[in-house]
Amino acid sequence: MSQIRRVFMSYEPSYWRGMVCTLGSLTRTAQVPVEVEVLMRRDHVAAFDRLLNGMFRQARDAMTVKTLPMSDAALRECETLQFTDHFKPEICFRLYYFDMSNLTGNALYVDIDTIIHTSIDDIGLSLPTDKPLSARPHDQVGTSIRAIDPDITSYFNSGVMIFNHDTFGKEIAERMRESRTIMRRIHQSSGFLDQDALNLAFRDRWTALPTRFNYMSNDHAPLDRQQGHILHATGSRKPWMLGSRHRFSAEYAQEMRALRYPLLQRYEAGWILQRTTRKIANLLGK
Ligand SMILES: [Mn+2]
Repeated sequence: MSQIRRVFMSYEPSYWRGMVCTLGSLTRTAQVPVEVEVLMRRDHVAAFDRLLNGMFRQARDAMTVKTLPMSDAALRECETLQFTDHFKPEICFRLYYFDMSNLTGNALYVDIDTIIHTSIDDIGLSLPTDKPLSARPHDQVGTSIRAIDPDITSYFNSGVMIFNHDTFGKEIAERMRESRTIMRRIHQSSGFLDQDALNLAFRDRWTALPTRFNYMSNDHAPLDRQQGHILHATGSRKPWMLGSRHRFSAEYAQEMRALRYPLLQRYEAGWILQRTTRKIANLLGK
C-alpha cells in the first residue's frame, strides 16, 4: 500500500502535450491503478476526456482519473487577479484542491510539465512526517518574494509537492486557504504568484524533498538516472515545442513513443511563429 493515496494536477489546454506526457509517465511503472484528480474549468471537461481517450489503452487502464471542475465562485476568484507574463488563472486551481476533493490519505501534486520516472511508492518514501509539506528547496530566495517579505529565509519550488494529509489535513486546508488570501494581496508585485503565496503560507512548515524528485531544467548537479526521479521542465520553453532543443526533449519523445501518440501531434510548432511575431513587434517598438 502506497503512502500516497492520490495524485492531483491542474489542466491548462495550451500544455495538453505536457499533461499527456505527465500522465503517461506516471502510469508506466504503476502496479495498481493510480488515482488521479485533475482540476479544470467546467467547459474544458469534454476536451480533457477526448485527450484521455486518445491515450494508449495500457496507460488508461493504469489510472483512474476524476475531473474536478472549478466552481463558478472559485473561477471568478482566480480570474479577478491581474496576471503578467505567461501566467493564467489555471495556476491558482491547485490552491482549491483540498476544499474540492474528499481526500482521505496523502496526496502528491505535480505540474503538467513534469516527466515521472519512478513509482508513487518510491516518491511516498519522501512523505514528510513532522511537517505537512515536502517540496524541493531553491538555492536562493528570489528577490520578488523578499520584496514582499524581507524575513523569508528559504524558498521551495511548487512543481512537485507531497502533502501529509493524514496527519495534517486540517492545517493543510487552512494554509491553502491562506495562500489564496495572500495571492490576492501580492498578485501585482509577485514574480511567482501562487508559488510565492504557497511559500508564505507554508513558511517553516515544509521539509526538503530530494533534488531527484524535482530535477529542474536549469539544475547543474548531476542526476543519477539509476534512481527514481521526476524531471521538471521549468521555464517558458518546453520539451514539446518543435525545435526547442530542450534539455528533456529526448525523455519527452520517449514517453510519447511509449504512449504510441501520433507523431504529428507530439510537437507544437506555433510557438516559433509567435516568438517571431513578438520579436518583430519589439523591433518596431510595438
Ligand atoms: Mn512547472
